[in-house]
Amino acid sequence: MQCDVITIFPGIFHEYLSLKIFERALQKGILRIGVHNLRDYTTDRHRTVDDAPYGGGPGMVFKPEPFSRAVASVKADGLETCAIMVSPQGEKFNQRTAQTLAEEKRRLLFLCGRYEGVDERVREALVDREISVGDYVLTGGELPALVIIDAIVRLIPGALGDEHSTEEESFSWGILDYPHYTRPPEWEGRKVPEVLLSGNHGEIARWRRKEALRRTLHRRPELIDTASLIEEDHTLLLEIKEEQSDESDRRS
Ligand code: 9D3
Repeated sequence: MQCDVITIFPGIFHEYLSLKIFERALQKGILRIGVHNLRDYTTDRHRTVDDAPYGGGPGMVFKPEPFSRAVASVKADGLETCAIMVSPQGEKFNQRTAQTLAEEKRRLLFLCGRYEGVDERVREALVDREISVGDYVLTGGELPALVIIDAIVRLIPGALGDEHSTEEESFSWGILDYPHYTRPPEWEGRKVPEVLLSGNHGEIARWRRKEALRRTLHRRPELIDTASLIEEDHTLLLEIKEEQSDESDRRS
């Protein structure tokens, strides 16, 4: 997978992408990432990337020409490219989007804005899709671009080590994780659930699935409807609901 980023803060990407997981993917040749400094595509002495908004108002707007030159320079190698603008106005990113992008044959080129935004003509002329990472206001598109790249890279086959089980991940798709424990067996009066020390793998798997469903039901009930559940899950959910009503019986 070839990813490129156009940003005024290339350092943010170099720092994060030097982590082991990315290094490994880069070394294996599964991933190539090009980081391009928008200021390198300016032509004036001050390397100006922004200007005041037409019509007035606060803040600054990214000028179209540096983006246009930067995109042309990236595309000059002739590779088919999907240009993605990260912006609060985009379609909301989720695991499904990550999966689709991970399967994309074209190069992914991320355009990162800042300030009040980017001149609308950049979107019209150069951008194939626009993606937001959620409904909250950040100061720029760098973290969103890294969030998206991070989510994509771990889906590329071979990018992660053996510690990662895609089989387990597809089984638990759409529900929350079960609680995890490690040594010591008792810490500050808190014991690890007995079943995890039992060595009974069937019981352990059942307990984990049930606790994952319990958390999902309590914290993110809307996920239950869209999760890929199996027959046994409905039994477990019934058990959870009965335990709940037993509890409220005891309280009353
Ligand atoms: C004052 C007007 N702002 C809208 C609330 C404009 C604005 C422009 C640019 C607000 C934030 C940003 C910078 N954010 C991004 O570039 C961004 C973003 C985000 O802020 N939230 C979620 N996803 C994304 S993707 C890019």
